[in-house]
Amino acid sequence: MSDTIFGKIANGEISADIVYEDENLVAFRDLHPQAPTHILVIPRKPIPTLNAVQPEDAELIGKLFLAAAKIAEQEGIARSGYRTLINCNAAAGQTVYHLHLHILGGRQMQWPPG
Ligand code: DGP
Repeated sequence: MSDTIFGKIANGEISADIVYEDENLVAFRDLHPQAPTHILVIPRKPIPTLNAVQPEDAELIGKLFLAAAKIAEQEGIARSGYRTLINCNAAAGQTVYHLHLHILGGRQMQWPPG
C-alpha cells in the first residue's frame, strides 16, 4: 500500500468521511471542498499519477468512473450536473500522489477552469 495520505485513508490508518467503498475503490469527502459536494474517488491500488496508469489498469479506471456516476446519483447531483477531473502533476495542481478522481457539484461550474 502507498504511504501517501490517501493510501492511509484506503487502508484505514487515517479517518475520512467515506461515502462509498468496495474491493477496488474508496470514495470520501474532500477536506477542503471547492463545491457544496466535493468527493474524491481513489483506487486502492497506489497509482501515483494518471501518467502511471498501465493497460492492465483499464478495467479499474472504468470502475473509477462508474463509481463516480453512482456516487453523483447518491449525492443528488446527477441530474443538475457535476464535474469529474484528475489533476496530473504539478502544473495541474496535483498535491497528493495517489491517483484520485474529483467529483464536484452542487453549484454552477465555470469554464475554462483556473
Ligand atoms: P489534488 O490537488 O488533485 O492533488 O487534490 C488533492 C485533494 O485532496 C485536495 O482537494 C485536498 C484533499 N485532501 C488533502 N489531504 C486530505 C486529507 O487528509 N483528507 C481528505 N479527505 N482530503 C484531503
